[in-house]
Amino acid sequence: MKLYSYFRSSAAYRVRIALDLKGLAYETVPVNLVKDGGHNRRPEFRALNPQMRVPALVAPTGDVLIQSLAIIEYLDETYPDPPLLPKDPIARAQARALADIIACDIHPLNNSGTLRYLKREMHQEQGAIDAWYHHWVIDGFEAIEALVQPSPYCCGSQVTVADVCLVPQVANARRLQVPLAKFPKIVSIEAACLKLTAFDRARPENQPDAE
Ligand SMILES: N[C@@H](CCC(=O)N[C@@H](CS)C(=O)NCC(=O)O)C(=O)O
Repeated sequence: MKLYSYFRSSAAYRVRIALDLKGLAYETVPVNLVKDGGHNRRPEFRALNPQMRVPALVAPTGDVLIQSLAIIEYLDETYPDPPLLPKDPIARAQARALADIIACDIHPLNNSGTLRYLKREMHQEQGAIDAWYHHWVIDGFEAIEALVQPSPYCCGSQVTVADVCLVPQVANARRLQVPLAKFPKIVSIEAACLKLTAFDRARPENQPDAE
């Protein structure tokens, strides 16, 4: 498999964790989202993913899959061991809800394209953009902190899609200096996950395109 990735992309980081957890070999194809106005805007990448975002995964069938959660579900359905969703329907919905808080409610407000638009088109100062970023992370993390009971992962003793989404979002929050003292449960889940090789290998600093 080929993963179009950018070391700092938290959405790509989710897929890297899932691939590693399942022990799947893949080739990283780095797509620099910053240089020269973003290599994701080049025609060859646009032909691959018309949304011009990472991650994109070339599956063994040759099909190109986009959107991290869709990719992770594909991996889970095709390579079910270890499962990334609990068997019990209620526990499954709870794991998905945590993943959705991150992937649907925090990340879209804070991803690079949104922040760039605030700066260039809405003419916002860096201070206002940082405040926006912090606000939406804290808003989502407060809900997650109330919902989880680290044991040691988000949903018990098995890693789920909730952890796969949480760890990259915490890494982003740290990079943008969001204070995490109010979120001891989240920090404890992050620490437990990062002890696992799959999470460690997927970290931004361990990617071939890390700067
Ligand atoms: N919902 C998408 C989000 C993908 C996304 O927004 N990726 C960002 C990087 S984290 C991106 O490629 N941005 C393009 C840009 O900054 O121009 C997913 O989960 O895959």
